[in-house]
Amino acid sequence: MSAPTSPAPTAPPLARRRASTTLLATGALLAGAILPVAFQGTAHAATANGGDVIANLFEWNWKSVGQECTTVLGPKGYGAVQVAPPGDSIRLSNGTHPWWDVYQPVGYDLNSRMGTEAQFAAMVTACHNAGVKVYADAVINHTAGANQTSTDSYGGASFNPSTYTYAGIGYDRSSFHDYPATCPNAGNTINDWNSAQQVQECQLVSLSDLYTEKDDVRSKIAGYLNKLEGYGVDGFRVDAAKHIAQADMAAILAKVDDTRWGGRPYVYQEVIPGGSGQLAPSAFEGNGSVLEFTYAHKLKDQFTGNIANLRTFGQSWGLEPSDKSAVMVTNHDLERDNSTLTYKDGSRYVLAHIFELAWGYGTPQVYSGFRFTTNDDSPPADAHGYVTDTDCSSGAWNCTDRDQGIANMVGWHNAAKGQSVANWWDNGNNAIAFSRGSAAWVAINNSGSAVTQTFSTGLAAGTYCDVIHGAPASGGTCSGPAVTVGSSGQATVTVGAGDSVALYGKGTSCTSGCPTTSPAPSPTTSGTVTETFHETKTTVWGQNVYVVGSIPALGNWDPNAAVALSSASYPVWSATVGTPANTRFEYKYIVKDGSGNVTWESGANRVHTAAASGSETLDDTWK
Ligand code: ARE
Repeated sequence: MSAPTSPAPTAPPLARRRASTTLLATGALLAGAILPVAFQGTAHAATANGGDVIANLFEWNWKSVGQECTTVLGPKGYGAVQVAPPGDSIRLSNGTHPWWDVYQPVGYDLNSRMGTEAQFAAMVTACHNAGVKVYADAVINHTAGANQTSTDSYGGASFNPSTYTYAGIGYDRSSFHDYPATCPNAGNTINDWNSAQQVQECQLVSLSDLYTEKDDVRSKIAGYLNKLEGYGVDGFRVDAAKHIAQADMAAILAKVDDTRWGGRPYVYQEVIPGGSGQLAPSAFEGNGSVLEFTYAHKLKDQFTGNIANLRTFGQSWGLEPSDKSAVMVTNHDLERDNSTLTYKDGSRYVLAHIFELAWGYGTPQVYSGFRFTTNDDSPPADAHGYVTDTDCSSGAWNCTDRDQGIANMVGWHNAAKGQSVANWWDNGNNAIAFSRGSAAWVAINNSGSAVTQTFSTGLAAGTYCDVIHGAPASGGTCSGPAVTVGSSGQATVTVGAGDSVALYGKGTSCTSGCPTTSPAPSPTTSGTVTETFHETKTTVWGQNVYVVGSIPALGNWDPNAAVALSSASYPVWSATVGTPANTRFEYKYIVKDGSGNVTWESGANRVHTAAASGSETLDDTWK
């Protein structure tokens, strides 16, 4: 089932009303009504995969982002991808293409260093079809530097930064803050970083500061964000949010539509700590979440000190509340100022991401940027500065999101959702282990020598794949090492130096016909479909047939939580289950005998995608 579509237009109209969810769901359009942008373009998958982990693919071009969604992010359970600023930006006249020119917007059309508007649209569609949300880096505090002279851009916008003229958007000198009317300092510099007026009405590093108190400016910014949402964008990293007054941001957001996939966009604001009162990160939480810089800094402190300290890592460390925090190991600024761990830190960098995904605090990001020798280096690009395709094997990019352990920890993170940290263990010397309830367990060794220990894992007895070094494979085996958890939850494990071990899912003593996937992330969708399972199976006295699968309604692959089928029409066994609409799930049938022994049917998982509504019948025969 795909979203309703209409013929693709040349460009989404900027004027639009907030699209109601009902309208989106039914596609019922009133004659003469403005066509909501949400209906335009190509069909998107009907629902997000429900995960929350954000892959921050810093300055990857649109083509590469789309491919990553399809081949890595979706399959691994990433909930979202953060993409570079999508608008047109300045191209410097000196022929250099520093990464930061995209933080100098000059037009709100979407032809940029990362690709054309059509490629942007195709990228969002590809990500949505993989179940992955798209969050755009929204540079809305300012336009290009007033200290710039170039009138060239990547997308062809017409502008002149030195006269504050942006013809394509409709900004002129009156659209910007200026000395002395708003900024008290000649030259529009921020001299006092504790003055909200200066931080918000003067110029951050000479960047022309938009007069966001004006309704016209607010509408133009909101029009840009709505244009992005029209292509399916689901949220925004708000660049330099500290420099936009909260009331102005609230007024802009009030003009921003619900997203195509429903609900408000996820807004996470870049507010670097340092200011107090109105400039503190907490003062921005009325408008959304904040990027957690303290988290990243403290994580580096511990990974270069002793990670045993992380036992209490949380709000008591000065972090913003978990539900307001977009947490990270690093980002594009921090990896350049060396205040956090970076790819240059090797195993510590990987382990910090693994800890971040395991700990469950905030909305986690995994950062994938490009390698650099000097801070201004361009991402890999052609002679004109257009970013070339990401090649993870070239050595030019850091595809952290693909690291086997990190990528598999996304599934671990999703499976642990809602479970508290338990079974903490540390050796006081840079090795830690903990579980998330009974759902998942991890051990992280940040020391220089291997650690062998019998751990309390909190997990049910069974055999588990270590997802850092492999994954469940067909036939119930692991492509890497397996760990046996005993009946009391104990497991004896060796964790290599600078390495980790992670287990999750339902350990099983299953030896044949075992399901071949880890539990899928919980779907988030509205509505249910009535699914009737018909399974033809002859049995002997004492045996009963059950269905078990990848969604909560089918027991999340736990044979103990499988749905019992009725034998009223033997040999056809049947059960009716409410499953989430528009949601793909996998399932198998099992037989239990009177002693509780489980026999799995053979072969691959069965796969079904529930319809948008109504009832369906699945006629199956035991394999
Ligand atoms: C470039 C040139 C400048 C030139 C300017 C305009 O480097 O010399 O004057 O262009 O022509 C990025 C780069 C900048 C670049 C800019 C535009 O980092 O070097 O300027 O793009 O191309 C403060 C802000 C915070 C901001 C940082 C950089 O509060 O929002 O400064 N971070 C975001 C992005 C950056 C980006 C921008 C904003 C601009 O993440 O990548 O800049 O869009 C204390 C304070 C912080 C302060 C921090 C650093 O910690 O508490 O508030 O951060 O110091 O000054």
